[in-house]
This record gives sequence, C-alpha cells and structure tokens, in this order.
Amino acid sequence: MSAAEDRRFMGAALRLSRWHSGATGANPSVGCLVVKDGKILGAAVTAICGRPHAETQALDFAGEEAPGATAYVTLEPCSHYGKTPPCANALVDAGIARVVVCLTDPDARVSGRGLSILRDAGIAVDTGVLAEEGRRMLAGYLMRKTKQRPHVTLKLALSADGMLGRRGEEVLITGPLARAQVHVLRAESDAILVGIGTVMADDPELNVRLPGMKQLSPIRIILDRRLELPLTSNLVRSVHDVPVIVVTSRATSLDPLSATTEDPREARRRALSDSGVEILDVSDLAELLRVLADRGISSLFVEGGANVAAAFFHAGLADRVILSQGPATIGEGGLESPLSPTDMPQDYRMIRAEAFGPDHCFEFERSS
Ligand code: AOF
Ligand code: ZN
Repeated sequence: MSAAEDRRFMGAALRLSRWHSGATGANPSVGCLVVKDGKILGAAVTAICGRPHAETQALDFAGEEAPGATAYVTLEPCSHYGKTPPCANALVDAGIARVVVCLTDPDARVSGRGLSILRDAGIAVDTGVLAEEGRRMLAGYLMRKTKQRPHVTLKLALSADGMLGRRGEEVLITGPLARAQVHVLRAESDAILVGIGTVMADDPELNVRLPGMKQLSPIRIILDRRLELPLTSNLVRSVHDVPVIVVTSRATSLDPLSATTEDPREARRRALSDSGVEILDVSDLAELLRVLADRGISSLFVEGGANVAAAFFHAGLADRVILSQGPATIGEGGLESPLSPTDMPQDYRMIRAEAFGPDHCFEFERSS
C-alpha cells in the first residue's frame, strides 16, 4: 500500500474518531478502519462511555474477510486486560496482516507493549502516520496522561473593535452559525468552565443545544469564590440533567471581631449542595486542573469571561485559543478582550481561519 493511501485511510480513521470526542469518558476516542484491496471492510470508533474499544468493533464488521487485511488505528492497540481483553490480541486472532498506527499510547499499561504483541505475531507495523493530526485529535488524552491536567481551550467572542460586550448586559456578538460551532466544541469537551460574572450577566445553560446532541453536554464548572450562584439560575435548575460543580477557594479564617457569626458562605454552601450542586474547594487553577484530571476529565472548554480567560492565559494554561469576531462595534463602555487575533504571543500559531456567515473564527495552538 502506498504512503498516500496510508495517509488517506488514517485521515478517515481520525475523522471518524472525532465523532465520539468528548463522549468516551476517561478513555480516548479512537478510530479504526479495516481495509483490504482498497476497500473498507469495517470502520468503528470507541463506543460512547469508552467501551467497547474501536478495533474489536471494526473487526466484527469485517468478519470473515478480516484475514490478510490492514488495520488503521489512531492510537496504539491496547495490550492490557482492562474492562475488555487486549485489542492487540484481537487483531492477531483475526489474522490481520498489517497494522498502521498514528500514535503510541502513553498509558503505562500499554506504551509500546501493544506494538510488540503485533510484531511478535509477525504482523507488519507502521507508526507515526498523520502523527501531527493525531496529536491534535487526542490532545486531551495525551495532556492528561503526560501532564496530569486536562487540555484547555479558551474561547472568546469579540466585536469588530475587540470588545467582549458591555458590563452586566448580554450582547450578541456572533451569529447563529458561529454559535452552532461553539456548541460542537462544547460537545467535544469533557467539561465547560465559566466565571460567576458570566453566569450573573447571561444566566446561561452551558449545554449542547444542537439537534440530537443534547446528551453530549459536558459537565459545567463555575468559578465562584463567594458561592453566589443563584438557586434560581438556569444552571442550578438543570443540575439533574447535566452536573454543575462550583469551585471556591478554601475557607479563610474569619474576621476575629465576627468570630461568633457563621461564615455566610456556609449557608450558601449547604443550599447549593441541597440543590444537587457539587462544591469543590481548591487553592488555585493548577490544583483545580489536577483534580479534574484525576476524575478522568481530559478536555476543558473555557468560555469566559474576560477575567477567567486572562487568568488561564497568564497562568500558562491555555493550550488552544479560539477567537470568533463579529462585524458589529461596541465602542464606548465596552469590556475589552484580553486577547486579540492580530496580537497573539509568538508561541501561539494560527492553525485555522474560517468564516461563519459574517463572523470570522481564528484558532491558535500553543507550540509545546
Ligand atoms: C484501544 N482502542 O478504542 C481505546 C483504547 O478502561 P479500559 O480497560 O477500557 O482501558 C482504557 C485504556 O485503553 C486507555 O487508557 C487507553 O490506553 C486505551 N484506549 N485502546 O485499543 C480504543 N479507546
Ligand atoms: Zn483496546
């Protein structure tokens, strides 16, 4: 098979893997094609919630035609007996002749052992095909496995004059196409995060409202040090559909003069907990990300506002930045964006510029 053909099939496997991105829990969304004589015999993606894995499903589709075929897999086939038996063994047992892998798996239980099982069984193995695209697709999983934190995407919508809106009032900056794109990005994430200021100004739902995709809504995280999230907010009202986590800082000691009075946060903490909201105490963003990674969250989508975006950015925690810019100007009294598409630091590379109707979307990636 030619190198061009390998790239074509691996490209298809990567696009397929995007289908369940953000929906496979702590497991990465992997794509697999089983191909013989240029014909796709089986194609599958890791199932929603993470199992079964991609390879076993693609082999099932190929059935009796699998012997002698080539398997294209976006991540090294697993070698461990986890909740399912190893995919590497399934490929050997099915009589696959060649396996083309995009990325090796950093999971300590796998990391090269999957490839060894295949090679030891006499299967031809090639790795690194479309590795750059694969690293982008599996950025969250790789970040969590190697740096114990989720991959962070910052998203901001700017007016033509670089404003995020007006203080305390909701201003629509981008149109329906750009907003639908944001819902796709939400669906591909494990968690979405905003500051309490955004909640107070917009009373958002922060769910995925595209047809047929509501069940892909990521968990919702609110940075809310003083526990001000209103019990009547859309977020609290929908907590039983999609979880809400309120992040506060650890209680500081009370003012000695009022040592007999209860910290007003305590009453709010109880009321929020009673409503089904989880309260998380952390000392800074780095600790928050560590806790989220421990829970299997690989991708975090940060949607604002200005202060939250600036905090992540200046802490060096923004791996990807997506800026949409609409045609309207806000002018005097506007809330200035901390980031601009024409003024990104050197270590951010623009990897996409796209128009959605009258709006422009720019995607930047930080070179690591
Ligand atoms: C594959 N194919 O489609 C995926 C893989 O909890 P378990 O037992 O399901 O194992 C999770 C690990 O499996 C995960 O950390 C990663 O190493 C691998 N994911 N492997 O062969 C797949 N999703
Ligand atoms: Zn597997």
